[in-house]
Amino acid sequence: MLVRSLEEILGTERDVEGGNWNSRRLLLAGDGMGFSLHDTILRAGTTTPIHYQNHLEAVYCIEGHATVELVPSGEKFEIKPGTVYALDLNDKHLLTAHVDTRMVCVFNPAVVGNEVHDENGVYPAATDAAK
Ligand code: 9YT
Repeated sequence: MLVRSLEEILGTERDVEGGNWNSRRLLLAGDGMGFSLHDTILRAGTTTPIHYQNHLEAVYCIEGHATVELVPSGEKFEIKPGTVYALDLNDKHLLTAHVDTRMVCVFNPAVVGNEVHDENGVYPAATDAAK
């Protein structure tokens, strides 16, 4: 069994700064679970363009208030504590945090470690990230 606390990964390489967000990566590819699990803070007042073309992501809000807008349709969803959204179609979207917002994020396949978004809001495929 693997046991790990948020407290023990703060300030380590699992504590990844993305500018609009801070992703604390509790489980990564190297942990062998087949998914990664992140405790992510989205900073108040930010909008982040995201398009995970190589990963499926589920995002469960536990604190705060955000809006997800699908691109290009413009369809919007209000995200509050207790709401999950799942990018089951690798959906391109804009993520706006109205206040500091805390999300529990699960990625399949697992994120390797230190990925941050490229200019298109993408994380590289796992094989590229491992290079
Ligand atoms: C909710 C979201 O997608 N935020 C961007 C960061 C990402 N979830 C991560 O790496 O934790």
